Amino acid sequence: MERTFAIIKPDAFAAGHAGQILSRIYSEGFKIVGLKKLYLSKVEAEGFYAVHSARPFFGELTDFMSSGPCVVMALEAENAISKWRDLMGATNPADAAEGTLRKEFGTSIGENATHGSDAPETAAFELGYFFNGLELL
Ligand code: RTP
Ligand code: MG
Repeated sequence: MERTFAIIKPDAFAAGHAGQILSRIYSEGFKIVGLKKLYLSKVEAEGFYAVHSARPFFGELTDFMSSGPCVVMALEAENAISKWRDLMGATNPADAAEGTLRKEFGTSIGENATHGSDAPETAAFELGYFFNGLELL
């Protein structure tokens, strides 16, 4: 079993899509090991996305991620990292396959409904950024 870190981003939460996304998470066979609603500050969003700090979209991305509440989750499944990224679909909803979350709920490359860790090392960092060990028992 593997764990990954996922976010229902502020666009999807504000649009009332959290329930449908959670329902899809269950039906695809993930176990939700941790879950909380947070309203990130700009500084917290910058810390989370520090790997992207040199990218031209960093300011826009961290403004967006601190623009409203989101839901952060620890998901468990076999090959959870790639399984969750497959379910999310391509970063740009315009390129995302039919049936993926970003295709259904994303509206632009920036406001793309969900986040998922891209490797075991980033999953470990991201899970630890938002959850302590006791919260994931
Ligand atoms: P994420 O980290 O959120 O799961 O998304 P990802 O791996 O598919 O994409 P990544 O390259 O890591 O980019 C992180 C987030 O930054 C925003 N973005 N905006 N304006 C742009 O060109 C642009 N490119 C990326 C998106 O919100 C993306 O999910
Ligand atoms: Mg990424």
